[in-house]
Amino acid sequence: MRMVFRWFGEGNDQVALWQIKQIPGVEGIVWALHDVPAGEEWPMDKIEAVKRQAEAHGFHIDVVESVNVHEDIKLGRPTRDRYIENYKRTIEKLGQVGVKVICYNFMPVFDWIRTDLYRELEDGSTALFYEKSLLQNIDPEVLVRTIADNPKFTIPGWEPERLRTLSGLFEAYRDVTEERLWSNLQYFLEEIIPVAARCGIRMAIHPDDPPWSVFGLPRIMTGQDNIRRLLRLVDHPSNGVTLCSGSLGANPANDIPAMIREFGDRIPFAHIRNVRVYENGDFIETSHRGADGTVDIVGIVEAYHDIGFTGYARPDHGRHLWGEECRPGYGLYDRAMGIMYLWGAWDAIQRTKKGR
Ligand code: DNO
Repeated sequence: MRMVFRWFGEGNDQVALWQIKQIPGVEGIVWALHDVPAGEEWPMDKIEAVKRQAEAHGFHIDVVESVNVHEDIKLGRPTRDRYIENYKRTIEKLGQVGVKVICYNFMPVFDWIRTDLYRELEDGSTALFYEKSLLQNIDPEVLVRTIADNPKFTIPGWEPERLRTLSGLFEAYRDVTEERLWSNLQYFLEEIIPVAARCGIRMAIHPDDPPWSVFGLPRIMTGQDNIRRLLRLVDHPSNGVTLCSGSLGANPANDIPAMIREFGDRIPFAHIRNVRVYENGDFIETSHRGADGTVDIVGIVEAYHDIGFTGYARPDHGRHLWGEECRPGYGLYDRAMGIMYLWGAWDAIQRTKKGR
């Protein structure tokens, strides 16, 4: 297990590289050019600037999260080919600077969705929260109005100016069924996987978060069966998955250790975090400790250990602690503690096995 830590870049992250350096066992940063819009080719000078910053602190830049996929690719519009070409050029450039894994997702319109970014937990810390009933059966038109009228309603990563395009996108997705989305994903993968393979890069799709359809939009990366289907679309080691225990764990029916054992070396990148799922389907992100949520974190680490996992892993969202001001879910403290919990589990498992 090779530990990495997400960093949003100079001037874009309140956590500094020197701070990350003091977390035990972190060898690289997980990065992206967050200012380059989806669909555009990443400029080499900006890529090299991140590499220099990381290397100055002894970190590698092996893992990119994410190179975002333009909506036209997901929609299967004729213009997709232009964006796929740009995507290929970006893969090639990333290959040139030594990147090994590219995380991406194929969620229509939205990335991860929560209804409250600062829900208070019993101990006074705050965390990302999802209230299922608030979003269920929402009519897209109502949604557009809700966003405009309700300043507390959050859609992470959604800039206000993109709101204006929202109605049009809902309209465009009206006849994109799950099967159409699958075939658009296949088209994309058949184009990019050979390029990634040639560049020594492994593509790692991120599961949908939450792992069910929201606002009537299709979502297809939600559990074991469809991850299996994804891996078969293009059956090559460069077509892999970012196994995110928090995203998948929001559905208690998902058996994540079983997925780890089944998908094995098709998991180049692991996101390990906990959520507490309530009976009504709401969920909140908790500390990484197994007992604090409903995800069996030690069972997950054990499964990775059992398969001899040599891929990259990162703690995922954390709670906001001790008054820190940070990007929602991306404070320093809880993620640092998460790492120590993961190492603690890993080291204990290692020792127990040796003693056997
Ligand atoms: C949230 C993340 C996601 C993830 C993308 C991957 O913090 O887990 O935004 O980076 O979905 O493409």
